[in-house]
Amino acid sequence: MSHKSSASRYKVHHDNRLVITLFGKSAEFRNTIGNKILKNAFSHMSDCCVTGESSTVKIINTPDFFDEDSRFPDQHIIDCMALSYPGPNLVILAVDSKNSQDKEVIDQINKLQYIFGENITANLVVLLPTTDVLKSPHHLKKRFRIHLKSMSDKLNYSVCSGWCSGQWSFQYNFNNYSEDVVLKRKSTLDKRRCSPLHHQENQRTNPQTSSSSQRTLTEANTRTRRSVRWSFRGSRASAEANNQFNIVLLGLTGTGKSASANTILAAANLLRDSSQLFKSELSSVPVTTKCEAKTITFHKKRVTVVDTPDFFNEHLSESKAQTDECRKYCELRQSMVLIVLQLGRFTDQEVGILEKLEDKLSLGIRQKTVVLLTHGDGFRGKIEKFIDDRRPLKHLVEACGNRYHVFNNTSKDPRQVLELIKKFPDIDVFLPELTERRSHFMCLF
Ligand SMILES: Nc1nc2c(ncn2[C@@H]2O[C@H](COP(=O)(O)OP(=O)(O)O)[C@@H](O)[C@H]2O)c(=O)[nH]1
Ligand SMILES: [Mg+2]
Repeated sequence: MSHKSSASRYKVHHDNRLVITLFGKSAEFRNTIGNKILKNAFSHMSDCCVTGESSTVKIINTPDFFDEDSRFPDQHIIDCMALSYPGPNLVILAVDSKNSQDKEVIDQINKLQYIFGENITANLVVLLPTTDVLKSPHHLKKRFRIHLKSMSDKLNYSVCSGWCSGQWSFQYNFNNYSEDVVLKRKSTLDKRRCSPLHHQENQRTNPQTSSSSQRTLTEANTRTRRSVRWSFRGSRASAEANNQFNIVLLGLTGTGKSASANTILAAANLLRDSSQLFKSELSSVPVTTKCEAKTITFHKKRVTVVDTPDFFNEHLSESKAQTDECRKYCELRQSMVLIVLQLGRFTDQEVGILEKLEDKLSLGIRQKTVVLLTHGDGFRGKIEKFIDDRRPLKHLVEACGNRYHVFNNTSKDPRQVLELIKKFPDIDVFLPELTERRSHFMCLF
């Protein structure tokens, strides 16, 4: 049974309550934060998920499952997902002064992304006792595009709402824990809430005392094919994922997606083998009608370039299957999306293209998107001014973290590809080999 359609990423209402998940290593600091937002909701140093609720807010205070020695990490994660299903409005990572080394914080954010989905950072606030506990807050902010906030007496419901204003709710991607298992657990917990013995204001979900939760854990382990193995760095799944990097090209017909995909492959010296190329030509009807992927190997890493059809073409056949396939490529943590536009031809259909694509894919992509402007060969003038003068284009570029790049697809100069790939936010982490070889760009891959 699939529940995906009923849980569109952008329609999560939670009965109009603000749902907050609270993570962090120190139970004391988590409780302090929880109690500021919701008066006296948390008193225990609990080693399981505890919720505090009022008519306006629900907080899920999670135990420290970042700890490698955590006894029931899977169960805690499933509980957290069930209690905040289909995803929280706000995610707070409580970083206390004892656990505030930059590396520790980065590891924790990476783990949250790995467990729940990469886009969790869009809803994430890292909350510190004071901002000076971090050595390089700017680096962290730039790397993950998250908010860093310090603890204050004013922390309350409306401050938290303000942090989410204009933000969509996050939705779990259920890659590591199946949605069916999470829903089953949710139903068990919901039933328990209705029982007269249940203390409405403060709900503990203790895996050590709950036989049904043990059952759920067993089910989770048997039914979830890709259950997370807790050695985050060493797991095979993560090693495989770390070896794969996707570049996905999106946009309307005729903007130059296939030609740009070819330019990228040409930089990998594949031009000699024409069977490797995507079909690109001037045509009034779409030439690319299906998602097509070509994979090359670079320093033992698989780099897959994905050419896509125009998802806004009403004649596109099997459009749902196509967007589903495309989403799989975009969902990978190590993936980069290119929204391709033809320079000088920004059409009405392209106004709001980012939002429309996110809607079609039911996936936030802006954090990994670079706007790629083709036909650079015919362009004269200053690109910054060109973008500045065109509101919808400026809006798009800004929404993508001011990442844009100009391609001339009539030239196969690999430098333009290298410059493009360098604009991907975490490229130094994903493809460090590229950084090391920057001076040898003539043979990019
Ligand atoms: N001059 C020039 N033509 C380009 C450029 N990029 C794409 N084209 C041409 O634009 C047409 C449509 O490109 P194509 O890649 O098929 O677009 P798609 O439908 O988005 O895949 C083709 O004739 C390409 O040769 C470019 O940077 N400069
Ligand atoms: Mg094409």
